[in-house]
Amino acid sequence: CSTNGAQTTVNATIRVTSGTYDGGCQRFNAGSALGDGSQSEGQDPVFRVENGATLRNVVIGNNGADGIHTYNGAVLDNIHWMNVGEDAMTIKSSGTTTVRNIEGYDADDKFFQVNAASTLNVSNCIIHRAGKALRQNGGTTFRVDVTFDRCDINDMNEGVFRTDSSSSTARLTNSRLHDAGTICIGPWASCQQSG
Ligand code: DGU
Ligand code: CA
Ligand code: CA
Ligand code: CA
Repeated sequence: CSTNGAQTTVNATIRVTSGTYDGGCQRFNAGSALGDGSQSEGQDPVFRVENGATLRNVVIGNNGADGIHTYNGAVLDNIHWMNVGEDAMTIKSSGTTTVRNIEGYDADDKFFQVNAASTLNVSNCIIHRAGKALRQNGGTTFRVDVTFDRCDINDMNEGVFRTDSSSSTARLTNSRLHDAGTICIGPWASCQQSG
């Protein structure tokens, strides 16, 4: 997707409950009803993807509000965040979320936020400028299993993976880091980089 395609303003979260929603590389900008893309919590997402459904070919523009929420697993393919809002993507309920072919810029704090016991597999990702690439919700001790493969992560203020759970695992493979801070923050059961 180029970032200068047709633009559309989203005033109510677009819910993807089955099959595939193909955004056609349009640029989706959150309207003020969803939030302002600041660090205030409680903003609404631009997309909510559920039950293994697929969202693809989407540019999230300025305002990014609360990005994309997933419930019970989802697939995100070819997503570009021009300016991440409060965060880029949140896992809201358990399942396997697969994320591939993504690029995002300027998350003031978190890029991926994980709020439920789940599996997150990310491949072919580029993340420019964030506090952390991934944060398991602060204070939670459920298990999250995360893999990042073929990612380029640059300019993290704090680091790549952060958890407070000693049952969670993270693995980073075949990836490039530049100024990415600490790779593993917190008591991970296992957290490793290879390749
Ligand atoms: O526990 O859940 O920052 O999903 C407090 C809240 C907070 C979340 C999180 C998010 O941690 O709102 O963006
Ligand atoms: Ca948050
Ligand atoms: Ca931002
Ligand atoms: Ca959020």
